[in-house]
Amino acid sequence: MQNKRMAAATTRKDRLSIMNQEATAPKKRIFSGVQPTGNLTIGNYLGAIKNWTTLQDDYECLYCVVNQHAITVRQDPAALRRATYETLAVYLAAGLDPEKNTMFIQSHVSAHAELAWVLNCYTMFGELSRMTQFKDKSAKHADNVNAGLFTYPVLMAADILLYQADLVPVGIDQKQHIELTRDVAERFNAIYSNTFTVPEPYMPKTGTKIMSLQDPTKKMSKSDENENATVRILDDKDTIIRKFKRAVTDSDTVVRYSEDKPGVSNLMAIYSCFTGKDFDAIEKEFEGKGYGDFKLAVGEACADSLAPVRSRFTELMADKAYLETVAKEGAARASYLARKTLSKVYRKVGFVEFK
Ligand code: AQP
Repeated sequence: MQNKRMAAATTRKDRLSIMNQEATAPKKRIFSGVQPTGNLTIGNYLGAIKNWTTLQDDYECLYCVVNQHAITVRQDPAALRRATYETLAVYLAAGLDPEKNTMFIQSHVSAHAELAWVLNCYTMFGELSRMTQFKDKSAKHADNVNAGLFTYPVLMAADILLYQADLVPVGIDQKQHIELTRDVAERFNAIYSNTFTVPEPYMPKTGTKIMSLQDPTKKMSKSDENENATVRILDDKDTIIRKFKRAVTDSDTVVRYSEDKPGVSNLMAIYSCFTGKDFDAIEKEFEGKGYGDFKLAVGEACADSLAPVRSRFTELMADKAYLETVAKEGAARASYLARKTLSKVYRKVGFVEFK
């Protein structure tokens, strides 16, 4: 964008003017988050966190550990507490710099729950009933189809709209929730005049949907009970290689990207994300070789890429005071931004505020 505008500028005066505008233009804002519902998978890493690290220089980024979303499914309190710090530690270990990004824990910024209540009153029952994640999760947790599970997308809309985020980097599974966020923002803006930035989803080219290694028609999920279905960011090398060796493929022997080869295509997508190679190059690399060699290569590429994340994670988890400092400073900055939006919303809907 910047270069295109610069290339189109014909005079020195135009170029100087563009440089001045760009020096003063605020960076676009990004918001995203992960639920601390267990050990994060390479789906969370490739679909979300790895991409976040490439955005930190060009955008103003806020990354949240969304622990309030997590309790829509029953959690063990001690495990939730631990997973909350672990998720923050993964953000840092993956390379997010706390000097450049605001990282915080959702329950530390009360404006999320407050705005969610207001937005609940601007979101239709029918809209929420159509959310596929609600249908999937209510089928999976049939004994606990609580109201929070149903209104989860409204809390997610509040998370995003509070910060006037321009872009939301997510995997494809969250696209429907972003569309709902846009609809709610547009509805509110239409009633009360411009209040919220209407956000766009921001998705990587590959890795938007990493599939289960045991059922490649199903998304890889951190809460999957079959351990062989998921590769965890913190799994050791032997475990990673063993899981890839057991990955479901097909009765064919050719490494080729194709809709009718979901297992192999999923492994190719994973390999591509970790090595940067495109599908043509991968097909050539494994021409005439069997699935055994291919699976081993995928496992090694994955384990080697994640090894530094794992070792940094271990150091960070041993320094709880540092994690708390990052979370506290992040919450202070996030609260400041969130309050500005919330006050505006409260004024617009007619809530009385003291001067
Ligand atoms: N399989 C995936 N492929 C690509 N991206 C994925 N994401 C999750 N799974 C994949 C992306 O990770 C971010 C955080 O997700 P989340 O924790 O908020 O919720 P989720 O999508 O429900 O993730 P899980 O792992 O499936 O969690 P559980 O098992 O607790 O429901 C999002 O950007 C998501 O797109």
